Amino acid sequence: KVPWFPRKIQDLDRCHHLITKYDPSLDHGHPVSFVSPLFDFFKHKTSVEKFLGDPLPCIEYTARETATWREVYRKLRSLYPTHACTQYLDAFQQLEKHCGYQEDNIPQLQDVSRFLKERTGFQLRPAAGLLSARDFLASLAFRVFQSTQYIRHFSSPMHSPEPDCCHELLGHVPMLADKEFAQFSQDIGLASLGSSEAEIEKLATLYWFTVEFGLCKQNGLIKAYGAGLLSSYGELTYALSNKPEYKPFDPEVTAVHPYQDQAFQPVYFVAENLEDAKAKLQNYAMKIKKPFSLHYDPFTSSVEVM
Ligand code: H2B
Ligand code: FE
Repeated sequence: KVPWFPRKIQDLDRCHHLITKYDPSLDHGHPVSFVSPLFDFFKHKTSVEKFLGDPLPCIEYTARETATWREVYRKLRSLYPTHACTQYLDAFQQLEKHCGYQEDNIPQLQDVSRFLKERTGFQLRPAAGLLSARDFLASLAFRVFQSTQYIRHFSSPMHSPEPDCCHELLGHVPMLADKEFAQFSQDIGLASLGSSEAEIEKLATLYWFTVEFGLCKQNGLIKAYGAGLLSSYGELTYALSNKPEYKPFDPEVTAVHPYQDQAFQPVYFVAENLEDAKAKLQNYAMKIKKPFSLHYDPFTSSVEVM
């Protein structure tokens, strides 16, 4: 009765189930990348197996795609010094120095993956789109982040209803270069392995309010560490205004809090700091009932099931 779960990193070849949240043929308000040839290339594959274990594909983005990136990059970059947490700022500086993060260049996943691997052992894998929460979380258990590689549609540079490379590269990647945050992400992943649907739902909600929309205290101020915020000019400004409500991060409460995926969040959860969030999450994970215990072996990138 325990759902199948990956035991070794190679098993992630089976964790690429896509979900369709925004069907482009139904939702004409959101043209995302749905006209990009790259998007078609990924989306219409039933499997990305061919890529797994291979070097990440190097993409030649078109001038129009790079122009979209430039607009997003410029606007967001101007907000980071005042809105992003220090961990983000440190990594972002490194990425600009070593990884081709610039206005006029969409960084290649291969370069970014190599960078992350050196910092925290995280690596990227190409994903064809929005994955099921179970598959997505499972990959985090092995320090693998499944990343889209196509870019949002040029007609709405400031918004994308689904993850695209602006969201991954500007939202997620810098935080994954932080040790504490990397451990936090892996811990959510490990907690998800073999968990029931109900537990997965709660872990996905925790992920939502932390990895995607998390805020933390820093030197008496509130800063953003969530990728959904750090990749959205509108919501980043709003989240740190006096409009939304703040609640202290508490996994028991956060995991069952309703969330909003069609508009800005009415509520954000504020962590004392990333270390504290990590400790609280570990404590939460320990209480999930499973008929076995798990130990991650970093030497073999596999989990021992006891
Ligand atoms: N899939 C992809 N490709 N990127 C994500 O950031 C992502 C996902 N997030 N699937 C997951 C779902 C998240 O919203 C939680 C775990 O459900
Ligand atoms: Fe995301």
